[in-house]
Amino acid sequence: MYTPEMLESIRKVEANRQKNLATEPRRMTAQEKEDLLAAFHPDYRKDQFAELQVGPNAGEKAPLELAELLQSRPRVLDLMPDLSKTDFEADVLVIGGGGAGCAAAIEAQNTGAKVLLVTKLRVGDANTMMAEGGIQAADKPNDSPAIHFLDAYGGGHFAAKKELLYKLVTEAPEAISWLSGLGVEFDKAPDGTMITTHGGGTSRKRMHAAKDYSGAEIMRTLRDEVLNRPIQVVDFTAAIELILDEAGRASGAVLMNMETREILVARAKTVILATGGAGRMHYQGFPTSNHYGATADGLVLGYRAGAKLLYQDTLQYHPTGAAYPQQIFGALVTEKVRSLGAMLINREGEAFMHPLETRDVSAASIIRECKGRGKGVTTADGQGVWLDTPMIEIKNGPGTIEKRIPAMLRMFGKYGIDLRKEPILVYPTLHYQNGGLDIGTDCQTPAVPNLYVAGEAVGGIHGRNRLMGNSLLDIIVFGRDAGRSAGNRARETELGTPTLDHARRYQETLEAAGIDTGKVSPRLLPTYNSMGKDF
Ligand code: MEZ
Repeated sequence: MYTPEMLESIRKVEANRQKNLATEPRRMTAQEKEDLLAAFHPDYRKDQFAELQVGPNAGEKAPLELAELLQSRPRVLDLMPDLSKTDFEADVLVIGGGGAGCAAAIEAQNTGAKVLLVTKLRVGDANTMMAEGGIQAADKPNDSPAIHFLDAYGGGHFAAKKELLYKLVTEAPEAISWLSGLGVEFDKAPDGTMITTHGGGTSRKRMHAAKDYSGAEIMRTLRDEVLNRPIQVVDFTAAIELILDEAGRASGAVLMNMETREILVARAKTVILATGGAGRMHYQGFPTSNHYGATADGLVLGYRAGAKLLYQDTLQYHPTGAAYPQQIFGALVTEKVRSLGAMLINREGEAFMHPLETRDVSAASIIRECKGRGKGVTTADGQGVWLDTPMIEIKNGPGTIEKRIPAMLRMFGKYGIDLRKEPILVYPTLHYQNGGLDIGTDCQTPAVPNLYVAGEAVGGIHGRNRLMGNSLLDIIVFGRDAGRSAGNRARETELGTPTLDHARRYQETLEAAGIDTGKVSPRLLPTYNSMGKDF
């Protein structure tokens, strides 16, 4: 399956394997990391960012592609919905059918609220489903939420909103119990205790996993729970604009049926944005590990309604996306592969970094090896470095790969690569938006009353870099809390008069600033057709 050039490099990897196993590279100093990031991390490429001209974050930078989305014409203005007709009415409207949206819907329903969940694809078509390696929680005797906080705060460059991170780590053990109670099958030792591993930047083994399909297992369970409750689910239906009321409170959304393009109006006393990430924006031309619908919709809707973004200029490039074969280019190779002992090796067979540095540092280090030092392995799509997977069974014994990372074994096996016997080729892939909408500890946006946000659409929980397994955690902690807060707030709220004036005003501001991108937003689906035409 590998080309002759790749096989020649693999021979060097094999020849050096015992030496590499015996002398693991040391961790970088803080200064070394800073220098590396500045030189090689995509977030530091000044030419890839634009200054926002309008909206709550005017004057701040955003990735070019996101700036274009945020400053495009509101799609709703060309569709003229009739707000006097109501197609759906609920106490709580949840926009998004991933892990955060489902957790929110469940807890909102627990408050007694009438809940409507709309999702532009199907429930579970979400980045939650694609998460592999696990979910963090400090629930072992040698660990504590305080240690978890320190790991995540440092890993995020001391930029996380402390009160959000505090909530994340202190509510983590309860999140694991809640998921277990709903039926998530976490990996356990014969005595029933949870099996936990390290991730990049963790000082304790606190990654709880369901083999390497942890997200799929969590999503399966949450989806069943939503479908088994009296929660109205409307799928293949996208939110294209928030509806506000005369007091500027979130009060529903204009929806579009993705098949018929019919425009529908949903009214609700409170709204939860749980629209997920933005990998399908392919920032800087990177491939992505994200699901098909990850196009930053929530950021666009919230921003136009007046909610502020936080850290919209920082993205996570997962260090190990598949670089070969082409059919799985950009697909996630879970960090758990490195947790289990595989090391990153260059074309010459040299181990060039400690395998469990944080993700931003690891990604930058791989990019340096390929672009700065010329020690990458060339492919039809670019370059990559080896992840020496046979090391896993040398360290942990035969059968470990099949038992702990069966999805990886299957994914590469389909293309004739047996990762028990040969290394796999990896390169960073766009994985996560560290930034998103700013919220308080009740998950509400300070600027738009009754608008709540949960999951990847939130900014500030992780700072400027997220550790592995803290995203599956945040969708549960903040998803549940958003549901509870929105459900309780709905009880004190009367529906007001619906308006889309904010979208009209936003367009006027764009025109006054002379901005015309020639596009409408939100984008809803990525553009892969040869005409380059948006959905
Ligand atoms: O938190 C994540 O992004 C995650 C668990 C990914 C992975 O490497 O498996």
